Amino acid sequence: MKLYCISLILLVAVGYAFGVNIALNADTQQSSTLRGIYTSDRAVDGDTGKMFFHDTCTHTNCHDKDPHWTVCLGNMTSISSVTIHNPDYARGRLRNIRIDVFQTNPSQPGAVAMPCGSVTSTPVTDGTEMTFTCPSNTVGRYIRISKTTMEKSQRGWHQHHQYMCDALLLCEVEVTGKPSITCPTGFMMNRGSCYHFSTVGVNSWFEARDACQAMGADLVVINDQMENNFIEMQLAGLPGNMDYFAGLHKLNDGVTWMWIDPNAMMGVSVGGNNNGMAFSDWRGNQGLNPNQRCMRLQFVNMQMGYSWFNVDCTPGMRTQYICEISPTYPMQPRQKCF
Ligand SMILES: [Ca+2]
Ligand SMILES: [Ca+2]
Repeated sequence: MKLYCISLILLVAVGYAFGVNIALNADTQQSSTLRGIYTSDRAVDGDTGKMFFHDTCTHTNCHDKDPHWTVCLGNMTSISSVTIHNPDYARGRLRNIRIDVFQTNPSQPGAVAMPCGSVTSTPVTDGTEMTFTCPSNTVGRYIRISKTTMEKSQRGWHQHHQYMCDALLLCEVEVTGKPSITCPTGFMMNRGSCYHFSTVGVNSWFEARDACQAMGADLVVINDQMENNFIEMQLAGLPGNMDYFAGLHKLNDGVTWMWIDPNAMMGVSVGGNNNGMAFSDWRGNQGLNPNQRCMRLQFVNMQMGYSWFNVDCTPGMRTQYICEISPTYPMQPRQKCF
């Protein structure tokens, strides 16, 4: 179980770092489909084969005056690059192409295009792929690839070696990027996560969690030392030296501490204290009491600031709480695409 979770974290981390294709099997649409065969989903089926007649490529209708293809990534994404795999039989049609990113459905009024890249009238060599790096801060949910100008001599099949059907053909479109979020009202952003520090106390850790979830968040998961430093710095600036619940609790074995985010479980040393490899910030012998199964950040003194304490989940006095929305937790509901 533990190994599985560790490999999952590594996969996610490696994915974002080394460019896993986030468009794979995403929702797609195109302006038209030649003979109903060369469907839009073929460009995100994971098959980058470029043999047009044997592999999995898209093709719009020859009569289409405005050929375009759109992929929806579900949630708001910070997009790094777009790679287009061009068929071997493209006949130079991968030209006069633009790639735009949209935050809303590009087919609906009011959609604003953020340019990511373009191909001029010089065609991309048949059977090759081309990667376009989007400008930094390109954030959106939709990517549209469209032809900017159509070949005028649509009648001249034999003239100038041009194919009469100037359609949009894509064997595969790969996208790299990472989830992006904007913070709701009452939350502050730090390193790509959103935080809310409560202004009212609750009676139990469970009530605190409910309160966070009611805001579309969850109790804070402190993934590393930098995040811990940020939180303790914020708490030091808040009045009253109050105590704050976080999303760390102990399993029924009375020993194992778990973050509420299953992907973060390796972040806590088992059995309390700071003597493990993993990250924790227990004060003294805190974390060891088998009966106190919830963690809260408590003010120690002016010099120490805040530390982690184990407490009863219903501690008998009202406690504040910290909520977080991170790009990976809680899972954001996938928004409707088309
Ligand atoms: Ca394909
Ligand atoms: Ca976190």
